[in-house]
Amino acid sequence: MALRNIIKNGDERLRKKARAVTDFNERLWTLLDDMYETMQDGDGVGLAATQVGILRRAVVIDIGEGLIEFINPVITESSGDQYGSEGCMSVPGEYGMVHRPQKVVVQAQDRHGKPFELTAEDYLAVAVCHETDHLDGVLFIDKTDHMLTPEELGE
Ligand code: GNR
Ligand code: NI
Repeated sequence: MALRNIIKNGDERLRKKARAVTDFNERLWTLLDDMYETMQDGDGVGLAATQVGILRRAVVIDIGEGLIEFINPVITESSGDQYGSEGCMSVPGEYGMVHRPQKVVVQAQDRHGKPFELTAEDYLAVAVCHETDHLDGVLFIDKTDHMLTPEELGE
């Protein structure tokens, strides 16, 4: 396993739409392992392949309930609304308030290509939406209605 470099806001690759994963091979598994290590090293709760410069539709999420890998994720249902602060490892040191669905249903494949469906609520739903946005070149700073000042962060 190895740490990968996280690309930062301003790098045009963050704005590209990632392509579907088609090959569920050793190369994908190494990427996923490296993404998990890189996410943990940075105390993140999720990471999209785009953030390590790989424009493929792969995401890892661990909000403290264990690792979930999503290959080619698609949100098929969303409902409700929640409003909370978000940060991003590609936008270091900046935080903003974002509206997200309270609940999403996501269809994806695992690292072997096996399809699964997951219902995510609350913070897990936020993470799923934040990461699937990355795969479409979207950052939380595009969706925030209110960036947080250092004073607000300290409160
Ligand atoms: O580590 C992260 N924290 C976070 C907090 C609130 C909402 C979303 C996130 S995701 C972020 C890691 C990251 O940049 N993933 O793409
Ligand atoms: Ni992010």
